[in-house]
Amino acid sequence: MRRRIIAALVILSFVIASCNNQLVKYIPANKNATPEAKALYHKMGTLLNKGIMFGHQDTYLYGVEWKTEGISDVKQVSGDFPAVFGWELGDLELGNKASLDSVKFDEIREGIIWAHENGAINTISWHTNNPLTAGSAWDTSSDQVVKSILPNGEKNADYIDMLDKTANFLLSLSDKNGKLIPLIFRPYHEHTGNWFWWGQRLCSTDQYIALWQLTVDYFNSRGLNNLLYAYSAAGNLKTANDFMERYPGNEIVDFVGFDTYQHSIEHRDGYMDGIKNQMEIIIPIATQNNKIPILAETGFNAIPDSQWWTATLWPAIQDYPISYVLVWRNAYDCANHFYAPYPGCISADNFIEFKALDSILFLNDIQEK
Ligand code: BMA
Repeated sequence: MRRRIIAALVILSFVIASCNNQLVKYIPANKNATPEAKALYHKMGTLLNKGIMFGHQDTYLYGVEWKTEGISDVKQVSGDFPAVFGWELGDLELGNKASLDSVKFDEIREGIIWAHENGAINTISWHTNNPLTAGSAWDTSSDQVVKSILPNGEKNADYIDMLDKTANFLLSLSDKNGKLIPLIFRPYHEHTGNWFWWGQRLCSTDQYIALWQLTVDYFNSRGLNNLLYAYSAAGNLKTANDFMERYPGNEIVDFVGFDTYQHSIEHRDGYMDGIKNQMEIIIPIATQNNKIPILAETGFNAIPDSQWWTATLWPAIQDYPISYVLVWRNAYDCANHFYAPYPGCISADNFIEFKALDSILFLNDIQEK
């Protein structure tokens, strides 16, 4: 009898340990993360077993030749919304009413709330203006920008003010019960390239990491414990060290990923190999550090390949356990700047085939019903 009880206790402790393992595996880096942020992270970790979520930047407020609320080219073509909704906050830090893409922040707020209430996952990118030169995020004329905004730098107070404006908006994103909506926040992206003021040659490793720390500390001090943080490099990684060199730390980062684009029909093999090579770098890093891997941005501008979704994107990503793949925006205001299909475009039918793949998840596949 005694032996049986001991055996039962051993089994029970195994069960508890393995349940705990399941639970502890996907825990946000922020120890003070809100229950909603914890739930979202855990849900995304669990969904890794189900498939790859499809995401689209700015899907909800505009698309090719339209700008109204709530349509989405993806929904029009496929009948469903993406699982992941991308949003852009550039120019918010200037106190502007609309983003650098001329989308009103009030509408972005409504869109984020709508997406959350309907079970979608929100991720935010931030093409932060250059705080030293007053140029755009792409102004790389000075390599003193990051230095100037760190503590004791001449622009530190100005940058805190920019963070403050951004924090105020983020604090206004709450659900109908007044709870802050959990979000994936993805600042200072593609930093292994040199086209943003926070890029590789524009600041030192320590300065880049300090920039993250400053941002996260400030947002934490404002109570933004609803944010999960994504660290996404440019798709130019050769080694794990290229990725880890500027890694802000396991106590900050929740998602690891990269951004990469196909540039021409001829570039197809290079694009696919590039994805595979980067995946071979970031997937082990994600596993070792208990982080969730993502393909944070990708696409082929204007998709001039009718089979692109199932013949290029899908085979490039299908072997990798990433949480989501997000394609960039469908501009309403510049011709031929779109990355998701719209009704009548040449890859629309193929996109429907892509959506039908068992391992590709749209909103309907992740909604809790
Ligand atoms: C870029 C382009 C720009 C846009 C920016 C921020 O990649 O799409 O037109 O302003 O993203 O959304």
